[in-house]
Amino acid sequence: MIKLYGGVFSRAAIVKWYLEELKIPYEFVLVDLQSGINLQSDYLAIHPFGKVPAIADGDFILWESGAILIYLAQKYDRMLDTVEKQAIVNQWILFGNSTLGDGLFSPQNSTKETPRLLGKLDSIFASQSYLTGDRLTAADIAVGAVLNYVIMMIKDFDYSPYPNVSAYIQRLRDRPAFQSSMTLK
Ligand SMILES: N[C@@H](CCC(=O)N[C@@H](CS)C(=O)NCC(=O)O)C(=O)O
Repeated sequence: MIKLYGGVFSRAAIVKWYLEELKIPYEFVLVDLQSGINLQSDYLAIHPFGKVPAIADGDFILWESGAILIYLAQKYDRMLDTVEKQAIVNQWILFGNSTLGDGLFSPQNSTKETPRLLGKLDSIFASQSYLTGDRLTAADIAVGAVLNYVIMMIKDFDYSPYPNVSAYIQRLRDRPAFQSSMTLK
């Protein structure tokens, strides 16, 4: 069974969300980041930088949430049956974990980047429910997680100029796998 190493309120929630969407059985291993156990040798053998998330799929160990999403998509999403389909999903995962996150959260860039990024996403969601069409993929996990973190972390962030993005976030929040993974309980 896959082991998912994560902290409380950490980016491991993103991987948990995707594992639950895929209905893959997994064991959550709590790494207490407050205690510093993540910087001790046992955990450094899993993640050399002492961060979460990481997974162990049998003997195979992988860390960095985007890499884990790509691995799980490649291995378990049967609909991604061509290199090109997988590459488009990878593109969105990297976009979510770099361009989108940097643009929305960066104090220097967010004023310029927010309308540019959310404006385009809003026009995409005017005609489709998910990033690659009518079904959720790992692309939506990465991008949706960032859009959701914005609400949690930037007080008074206003999504109202982007009604299709708001509807998309709500669509993701309505999913049982999101609710059991990404909500603060
Ligand atoms: N880009 C990495 C970020 C990993 C990361 O910074 N994780 C945080 C928790 S969300 C962490 O492990 N912090 C503990 C520390 O830095 O000691 C990913 O997405 O996996």
